Amino acid sequence: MPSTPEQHLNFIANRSCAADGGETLPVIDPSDGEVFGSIARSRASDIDRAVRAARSAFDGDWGRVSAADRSRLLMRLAGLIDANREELAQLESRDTGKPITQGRADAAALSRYFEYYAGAADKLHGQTIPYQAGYTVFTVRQAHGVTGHIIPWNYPLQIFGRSVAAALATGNACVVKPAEDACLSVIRVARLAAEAGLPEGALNVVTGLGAEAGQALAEHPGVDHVSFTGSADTGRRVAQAAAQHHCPVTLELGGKSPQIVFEDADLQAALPVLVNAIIQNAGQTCSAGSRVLIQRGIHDSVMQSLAERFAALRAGPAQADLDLGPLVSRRQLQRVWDYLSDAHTSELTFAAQGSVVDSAPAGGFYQAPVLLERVPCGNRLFQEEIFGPVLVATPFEDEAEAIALANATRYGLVAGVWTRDGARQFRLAHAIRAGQVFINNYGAGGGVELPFGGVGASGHGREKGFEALYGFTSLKTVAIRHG
Ligand code: TXE
Repeated sequence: MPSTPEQHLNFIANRSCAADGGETLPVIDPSDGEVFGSIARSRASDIDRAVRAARSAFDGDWGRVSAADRSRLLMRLAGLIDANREELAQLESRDTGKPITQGRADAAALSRYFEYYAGAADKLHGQTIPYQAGYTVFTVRQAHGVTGHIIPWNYPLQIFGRSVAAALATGNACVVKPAEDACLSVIRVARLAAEAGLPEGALNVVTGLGAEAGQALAEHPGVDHVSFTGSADTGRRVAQAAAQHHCPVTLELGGKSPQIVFEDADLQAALPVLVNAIIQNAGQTCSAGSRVLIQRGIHDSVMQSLAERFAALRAGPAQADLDLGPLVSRRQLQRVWDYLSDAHTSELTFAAQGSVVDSAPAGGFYQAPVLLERVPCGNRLFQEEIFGPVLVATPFEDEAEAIALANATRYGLVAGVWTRDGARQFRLAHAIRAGQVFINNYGAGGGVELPFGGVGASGHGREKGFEALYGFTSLKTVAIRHG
């Protein structure tokens, strides 16, 4: 007898509840395309309920918790996440399709986010400002109030962690709208937060479609700050909705991040990183190194090494724990196919392609990794975020051309530079338009401590590190005239 799909409810004011209208959405396993559960299909009234719960937490119990006690609560939550790490990893892996090793890494990163921001909660303070005689002037950092968090499906645990841990650490009450394509782990963490002792309403999770629940959260006048991670187009819509009530937004909108390989690069070190930066999470990573720019003198040999590595890559079900899993949804797979079909139409060279293992279920959303050669700067595949395991390679002549190509898209999230020339390392660090530049490494292993965010179409505002604490607070200046 087939088992009944498990229902995953909203979590508002520390209680699980169905959507007001009782509607649900299916939860699909990307590894086989089968439905294995349901989530609430929430709408504006559910969002409103969550915002009201958050408001009363902020005005009530949660708002009165001292910074030191917030720190203790978040540290307790970090401990509970750690204790339930394997369960969270399995949930994340099944829901998103990512190989279980990646699911485990994401669960570990989540606990690290809470640990980091627990430690930071009581270390954020203002300054005193020398002013005219007879005055004492100081600044204080205060929580915004109710913060809205719209989370995508590619790294639900990690992106929840980086934004919610920082928002809670600074005393905000949160309403989270995770993505309809993958949100089970986030609901589970909200329940753990209640177990850790977070008061009612401090953390609420409401699931549903972007155009319904997400839009309702962005435009809710009771929300004091919105952080959004997702596509550039939806980011624009979210910012417009929030602007209607003058609500500040932090936007992380993905990228088309270049890795630049100079002739003097340590190729032994660079090659595995170049491959991993595009196949991690099947290329569905905002900071994916999705363009590789190769200096002319080493172009052919680097391409040959990359091609050999790509040909050996295997995609398969999450549980098989191969190089990559399926894409998250049929819709995402179709997006990637559209780009690959464009690549054929514009007669790009397919330098190499990996494979999908025979044991992969036919209903899963698999795409073998693809390496494309000599992709011109004007081509759509050079310019746009594909968000799949597709690496575009382009040759360059000299440093000036490398910088021009690196900066030639509307995005500016991350860049990697591979060179042994010290002066060039500094020049490129300055010249590249991006929120993070990595020299002779890429991504620094995720680095919870490292401020992250973009410029241009990659968004604005910074998450991660201490910097996030500034984004989740506003600065008040107090001037006392005492004579
Ligand atoms: O993103 P959306 P989609 C990019 C990537 C991908 C493309 C489309 O290029 O191919 O976006 O993916 C919610 N008001 N990234 O369609 O629409 C939605 O429910 C408020 C990059 O999944 O941006 C989900 O929770 N919210 C990225 C979240 O927004 C809305 C991660 C992301 O969905 C909404 C994901 C609306 N009107 C995709 N419409 C990254 N930067 O890591 C949707 N949402």
